Amino acid sequence: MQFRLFDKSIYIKRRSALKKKMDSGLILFLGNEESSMNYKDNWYPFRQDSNFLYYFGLNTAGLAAIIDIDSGEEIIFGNELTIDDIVWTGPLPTVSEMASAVGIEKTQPFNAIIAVLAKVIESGRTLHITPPYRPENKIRISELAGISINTLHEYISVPLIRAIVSQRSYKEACEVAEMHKASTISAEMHLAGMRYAKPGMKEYEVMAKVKEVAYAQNGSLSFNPIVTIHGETLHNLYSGNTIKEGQMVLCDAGASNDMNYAGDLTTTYPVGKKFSTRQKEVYNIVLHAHQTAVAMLKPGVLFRDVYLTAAQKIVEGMQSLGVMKGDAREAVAAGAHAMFFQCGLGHMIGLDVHDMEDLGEPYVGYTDTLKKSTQFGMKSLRLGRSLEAGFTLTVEPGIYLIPQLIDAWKAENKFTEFIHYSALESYRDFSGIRVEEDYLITESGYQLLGKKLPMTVEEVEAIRE
Ligand SMILES: [Mn+2]
Repeated sequence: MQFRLFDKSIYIKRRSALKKKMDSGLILFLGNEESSMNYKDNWYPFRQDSNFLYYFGLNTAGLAAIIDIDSGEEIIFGNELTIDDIVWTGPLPTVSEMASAVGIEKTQPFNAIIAVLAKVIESGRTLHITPPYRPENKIRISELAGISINTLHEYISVPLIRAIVSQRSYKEACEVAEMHKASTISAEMHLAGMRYAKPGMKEYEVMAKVKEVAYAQNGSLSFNPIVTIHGETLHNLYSGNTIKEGQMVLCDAGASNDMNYAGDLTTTYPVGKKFSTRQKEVYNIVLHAHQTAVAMLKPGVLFRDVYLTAAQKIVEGMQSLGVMKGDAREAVAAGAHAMFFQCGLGHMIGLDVHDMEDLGEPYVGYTDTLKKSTQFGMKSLRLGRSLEAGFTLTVEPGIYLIPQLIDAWKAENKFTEFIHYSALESYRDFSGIRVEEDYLITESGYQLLGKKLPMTVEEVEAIRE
């Protein structure tokens, strides 16, 4: 194989558990195709669908699979290479060799799936699909199943979504081992950037050093990295600024390892050798919020409450700087902390950097009784539910000084009982700070995934010497 697999028993067990969780019907798992970038044959790097990877492991384009819940039958559909193909690709394992490696004995040519799906629909049996996130896959499913794109949503199966979430949320030992590898590569990416960055460089030079580490370990990027002196802009992908003494670099980057497990870490460090006094003060508030949040991680704790506690620590910290006032708990309940902390505290991570987000946040991060808040700030919290052993997630508090948000709230006199706008003025060009680590929830608490990054001011400055 040109890709690594777990033992076939892992995939057999996962599919058999899935069948037990589902009542009846037929599940379609459509693998991803190569995706064209600027002309047909110039492709984006291939990324297999994560649900397909989870149940079938095969990390190659051009495959689909079905699981018949009623008969138990499992089939992989794919075309064997012709001599014309082999001229370009060289010899590769056959579809039946690949299928057999993941415990499936029956294979058919790709287009045979059309008749299988037609029969399901004609006979009135239920066809279960996951929500397609690539426009081309909506077209493919519609064509393969002979159903209109306008009615495709009727086949998106909530029982299937719930069943998958109930499996993929609990990482198996073999997955935890891969998560450690992905987080360690991610940590090494950050260390390389931290050691390399010097005043006068461009952000993209630091970014190149960060990316190199992932590729040099046969990995890739789990998302487009952020390397910026404007850390206050949450998804700042621009990297053309010169980094200058007195500024800070915020780097949010992670690797996807060779089995597609993701890491996602954030570090913030001075462009020069030392943080300024003011940077150190704010950094320590973020770090304290982070450490407090991490210490709370254990089964049974609502991640929403971990978020609220982190938000409270941020408010208390900003009060100590004279920027906030009043009762910290009330400030958080009102949403005043979102002046500084506009995003969530973390998310599930696994095969996807936002794990299973294709299946829908309400099913992954929330429950029937715990719904997502609509309040500015808290509405960006992707994970709120009660934690359980086997979950893997990120913890990533931050403080972001967004001049436009300061102006907007100030103009509205918003939260004047909690925010000292006059004191806040001197922070408007501060930028932003975030720290992020990846954790496994264990029976008794938590375990850091991968190698520990320098986190305290002293540890970070020691690397910047
Ligand atoms: Mn993250």
